[in-house]
Amino acid sequence: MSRKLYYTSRSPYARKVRIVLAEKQLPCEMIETDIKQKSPEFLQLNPIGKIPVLVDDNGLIFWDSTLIVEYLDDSYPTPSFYPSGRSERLRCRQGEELADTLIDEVVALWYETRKGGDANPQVQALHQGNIDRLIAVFEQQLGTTSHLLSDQITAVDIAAISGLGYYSLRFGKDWQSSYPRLAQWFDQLHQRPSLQDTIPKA
Ligand SMILES: N[C@@H](CCC(=O)N[C@@H](CS)C(=O)NCC(=O)O)C(=O)O
Repeated sequence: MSRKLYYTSRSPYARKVRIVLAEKQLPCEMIETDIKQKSPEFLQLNPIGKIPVLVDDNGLIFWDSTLIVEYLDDSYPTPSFYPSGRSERLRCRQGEELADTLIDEVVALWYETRKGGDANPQVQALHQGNIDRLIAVFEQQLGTTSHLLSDQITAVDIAAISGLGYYSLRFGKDWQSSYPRLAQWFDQLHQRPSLQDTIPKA
């Protein structure tokens, strides 16, 4: 059985998994999935009906991007994107939650904004405020370490860069002028083929 990832090419959640698969050089069949018309086979794999879904070559099925990343890291540990100590690992999971929340907020802002004239400015301001607050936490961290958890690339960087990549796709790169350390980290990490090859396109 071959490994399969159900995904969409612009999904920031799926991008987290695509980056990790590429970094670990794990071959994977990519299945572009219609999430507007979900097939019964897809819903059988993930009753929640969201991508990404990983079917590993051993038949194990995982969904939710963060669980997939953790599963891949435990099963194929080189290179690893989680620290080994228990409290550091929990701090890493916490940072990922922050980055995942950034993704949720950017997606919510995009859905509101594309309503055009029907968009609610208060709802937009709420999401924008949440985005700004979360990005500022990452900017501050880069005053202390070269990456978002430590001086190593971890799952926090992968989740955050997927969120900021999606933010750039939908709203442009103006955020970079307000967050110079994050802008530099963003550009540096994009030298990696795993990031270059997964940039979401309009
Ligand atoms: N917490 C999930 C969120 C995944 C998610 O929301 N995926 C979106 C695409 S970006 C989706 O499948 N939406 C379809 C739907 O909600 O019906 C994860 O991290 O995997």
